[in-house]
Amino acid sequence: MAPFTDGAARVWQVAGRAMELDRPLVAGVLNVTPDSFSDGGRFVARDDAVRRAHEMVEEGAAIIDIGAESSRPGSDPVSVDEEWSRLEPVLRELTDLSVPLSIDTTKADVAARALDLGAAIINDISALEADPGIAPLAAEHGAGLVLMHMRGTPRTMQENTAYDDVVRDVCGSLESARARALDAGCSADQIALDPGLGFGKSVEGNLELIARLDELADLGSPVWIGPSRKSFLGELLDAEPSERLHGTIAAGLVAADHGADVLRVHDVRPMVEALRVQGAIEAARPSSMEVAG
Ligand code: HH2
Repeated sequence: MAPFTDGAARVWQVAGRAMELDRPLVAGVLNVTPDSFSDGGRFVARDDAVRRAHEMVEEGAAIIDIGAESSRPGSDPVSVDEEWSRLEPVLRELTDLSVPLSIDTTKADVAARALDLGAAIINDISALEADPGIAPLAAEHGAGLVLMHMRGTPRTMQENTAYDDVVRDVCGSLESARARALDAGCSADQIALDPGLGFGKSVEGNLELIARLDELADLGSPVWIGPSRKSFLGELLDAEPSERLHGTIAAGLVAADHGADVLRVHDVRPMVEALRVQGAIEAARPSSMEVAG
């Protein structure tokens, strides 16, 4: 696998922008859905969504990830027209946003329209299973392409969460999805991989994926991960989605320590601040000071 470097820096190419990955980045979640598991309905009104996007950029988000179809366990898909009618008004107001926009969709038709309005990243939670047309589209636009592991569909994914070795299985599936994207003309430096926390995984499976995230990072692509407010935190902490912030931050920091490049979270400021402290501590280690000095 070709390393995704530009000179000395690790970079991720997203529609003409080289995103440097020398420190973990935060992708702020914006769900313009009525039914997302933790924030459904909060940002359905265009002005609320646009305001929240700008707020997350001010809080330090390096990417805004917009989703118009919930993928919570048991959810049903929505049509292209429904998804687009939720996205379009918001995207039209965000064309001048200073950070890249990512579209959380499994449909090439939706992604194509969003790329035409300036989106730079396609976040495909089905890793090309739902619509293989996503790969040539990403190739044509040079868009960032996030390939996330999910077993089955949101409707069925929690029916079977047993794996012989969850990390090996997830890495193997993501490697084949990446190979399909490369065959369709994507370049290696466009593709990021995501283990899909909560998408067909048990509590233990999610924890093991974070603990062994280095194995996914070793595949050589940037690593996305989305621990935010997920139900494995709820089960560990006996907490509702709105009470899972501290668990999210803990999971995010451990993931960053194990090679995550992009942390997809709803609560941007706390994650950004926690990463800043983690980075400062890391920089104070004698070995990094010698290297720096
Ligand atoms: N998680 C969700 C949605 N999209 N994309 C990536 N790459 N990684 C994730 O872990 C991920 C994702 C689910 O969270 P949320 O968007 O808050 O909920 P919903 O799907 O109900 O809208």
